[in-house]
Amino acid sequence: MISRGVSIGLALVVAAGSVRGDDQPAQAAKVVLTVDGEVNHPLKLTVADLAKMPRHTVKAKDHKGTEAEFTGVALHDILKEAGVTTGEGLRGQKLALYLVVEASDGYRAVFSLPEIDPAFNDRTALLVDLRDGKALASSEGPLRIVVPGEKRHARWVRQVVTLRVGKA
Ligand SMILES: Nc1nc2c(c(=O)[nH]1)N[C@H]1C(S)=C(S)[C@@H](COP(=O)(O)O)O[C@H]1N2
Ligand SMILES: [Mo]
Repeated sequence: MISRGVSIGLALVVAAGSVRGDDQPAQAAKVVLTVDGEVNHPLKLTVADLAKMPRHTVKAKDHKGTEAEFTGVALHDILKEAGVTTGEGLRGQKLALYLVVEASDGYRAVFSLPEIDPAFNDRTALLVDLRDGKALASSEGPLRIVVPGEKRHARWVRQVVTLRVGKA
């Protein structure tokens, strides 16, 4: 189950991992993503949480034109887990909601909810953690946005730390 809010249990797991000098469980239990804003259930997700969610792999060309296989979780599935309305329910005032993807360097990019919703759109925007099966380099990871089919790479946000839902 994905932990909601701050978890004391999580802090204990991290502490136990570092005391043992055992980095593997500590890394898996580290919070890497915050989901907040106009959501019913704010989330603090660990690498292990993301690994348990439905995974997608897409082939796409990066900014340099190199084709790679990117694996991760659909933004839509993460927002659903946070209790954001999706699909048929996404109408009326809810169409004024938007997603801001925020990175550790302060870079931000906005997505409207319909453009990342499979009920509206076939392009599955992903929050990826693997490139050709390997963890992303720290210069772009641990988490990065991949938007298949997008002609420019400006919204392929590197080093994502927060997904924030706002209302226009
Ligand atoms: N965090 C963060 N992500 C970012 C940017 C940035 O400045 N900071 N630049 C964007 C732009 S404009 C492009 S073209 C691509 C470039 O991706 P690359 O650095 O992996 O080639 O990253 C995007 N993601
Ligand atoms: Mo760019």
